[in-house]
Amino acid sequence: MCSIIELEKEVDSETKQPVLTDGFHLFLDALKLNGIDTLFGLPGIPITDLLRMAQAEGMRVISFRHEQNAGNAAAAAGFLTGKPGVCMTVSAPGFLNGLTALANATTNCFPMILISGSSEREIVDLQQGDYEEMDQLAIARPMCKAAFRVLRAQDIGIGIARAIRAAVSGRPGGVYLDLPAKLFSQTMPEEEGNKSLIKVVDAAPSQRPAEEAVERAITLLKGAKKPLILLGKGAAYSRADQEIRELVEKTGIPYLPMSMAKGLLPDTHELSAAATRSYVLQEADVVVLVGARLNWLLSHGKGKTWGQANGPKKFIQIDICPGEIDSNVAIDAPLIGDVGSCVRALLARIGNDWAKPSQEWTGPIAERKAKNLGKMADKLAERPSPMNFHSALSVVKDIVRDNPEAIVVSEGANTLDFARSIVDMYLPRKRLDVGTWGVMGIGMGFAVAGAVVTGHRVIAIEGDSAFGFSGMEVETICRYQLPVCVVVFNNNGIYKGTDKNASGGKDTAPTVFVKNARYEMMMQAFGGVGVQVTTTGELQQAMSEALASGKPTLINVAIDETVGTESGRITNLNPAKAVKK
Ligand code: OXK
Ligand code: ADP
Ligand code: MG
Repeated sequence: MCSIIELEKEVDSETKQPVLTDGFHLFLDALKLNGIDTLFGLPGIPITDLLRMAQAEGMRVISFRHEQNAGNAAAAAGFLTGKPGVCMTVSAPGFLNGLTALANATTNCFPMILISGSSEREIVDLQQGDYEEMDQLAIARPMCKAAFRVLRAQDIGIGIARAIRAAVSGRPGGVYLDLPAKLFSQTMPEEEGNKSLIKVVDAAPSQRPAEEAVERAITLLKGAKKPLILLGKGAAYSRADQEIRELVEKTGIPYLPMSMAKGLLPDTHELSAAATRSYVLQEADVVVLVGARLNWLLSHGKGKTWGQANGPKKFIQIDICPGEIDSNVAIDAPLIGDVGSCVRALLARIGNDWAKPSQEWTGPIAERKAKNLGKMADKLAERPSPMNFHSALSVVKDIVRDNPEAIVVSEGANTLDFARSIVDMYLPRKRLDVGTWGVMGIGMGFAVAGAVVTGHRVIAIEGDSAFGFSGMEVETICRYQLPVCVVVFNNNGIYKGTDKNASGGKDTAPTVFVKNARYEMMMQAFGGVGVQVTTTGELQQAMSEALASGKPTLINVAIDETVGTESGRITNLNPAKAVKK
């Protein structure tokens, strides 16, 4: 077990030869030198000893039940800390399990490094059938921002430096690092080894926009009659919270937060137009995109969502990645740089005499917003039995308001969509969700990372289907005694629980689960608190207790199985909708 640690000591004391180091230690030292103090992963050949040693050397090692969840944790840690989150897996199958998380991190622009042990190169490359044989580097390369393999101990320092820099510089993303098993036991003189390590200087350098680009953007913005600011998760990632707030407040321009930008300004801010989203997207004439892409979540910047009938919009786009510009529609004023630098450059040109948008624009927004908020408040006040999404989420909304520091994780279809509009966020980078891919399965990995890297309470708002993808990690949550409160919205199935088998056969419909499943018992099985609730009062009490105690808790919320829309608010993306009656 500790053989390698002992072996090194033996070499040191018994042979009296120059002190040697090995691949294991060089690797850990390289990470530590760069401030990486936590590893997410799952032990097995060839990384078991490595994880033991990491722990022995004072690193935090969070060991999961499935690599995808460890990978998701690393990705979320990257977003939350701005340092690459590191996930370690075994070869072939473990690597593949982690790969989905790496690809998702890259899609979301989260900095993460997936490090997998791999089998003997000589055998893999001749396809001679090694244990867990796979050409991992080739498979990873198209799934991430960069991929490297280290074959020699003296290159470990360079390999880690390249991985860190690739993950966090420019547009952040996922990096794959392939470490063949033989690398770990390679030795070299310690002194030489130490010299080979690199402390990365200025890994994510600030990137300032060009003067003329700022000028172009300001001119366009000054001419706007109905300007709108759209904040994306790139804005949240950039940690330019104060500057962004100033931009909104100094210009008086209404803003829309994308889901993970919620809380950059409190959702209760008077300039938030979230409650009248369709109206502002259709009516705005100049839109400032701040770290947000015009992808499917924004209907690619065109069509009905964008009020095509009102004529073309003008866009100012702040992004660190020049290639993003014009990816869907023409961008009139690209502003390339990091969000902080770009917004500061704009602010330098926005004096106190800046003409705020007229009543003609802000009046109807305020009116519609008040109307929608009023309607929502009425719905949230209803107390149907069984509970529906609105009544249960009204409880979560109040709990989050009272615990604004808590990290909120959210996934599902209806659960995700309702939670996004109902649960207000008050602080930046507190909300983690399914992101750019709309992927299910991020729940427990993100929740673990949230608790581990921030030390704050975590509230995971989970559809019953979504929870199932990573549910086994409740054991991980209990093992590390993390202050995670998982709230499962249990409506007996995907979307809802009432679908019928169209053939009349005895199998349940593909979207339907075991009725009234006792998810809370999963948490009880590992020593955590599990509660089943059927009323808002019980939910309120269970959540309050979980937040107060910080004990791992799973609350199984019985939701009316007849409520829930197919695919939530993205029903239109279902191809069958075109042929269904
Ligand atoms: C918003 N709204 C509100 C409020 N907030 N009304 C009252 N009060 C409050 N607080 C209004 C808002 O103005 C919109 O109404 C409506 O609620 C919906 O708002 P929102 O923000 O949710 O907007 P919309 O249109 O749903 O946004 C589009 C979207 C979003 C694509 C950005 O749906 C999204 O992020 N979707 C991700 C979905 C996803 O990934 N799902 C994975 C599921 S997998 P109007 O009247 O102004 O429009 C799955 O289901 O199947 O595989 C599957
Ligand atoms: P959302 O889904 O919230 O709209 P996206 O993930 O689509 O957000 O967009 C994030 C954008 O932010 C990406 O285009 C990315 O290049 C950009 N980005 C990430 N970090 C920064 C940063 N520090 N400065 C500027 N842009 C950034
Ligand atoms: Mg469900």
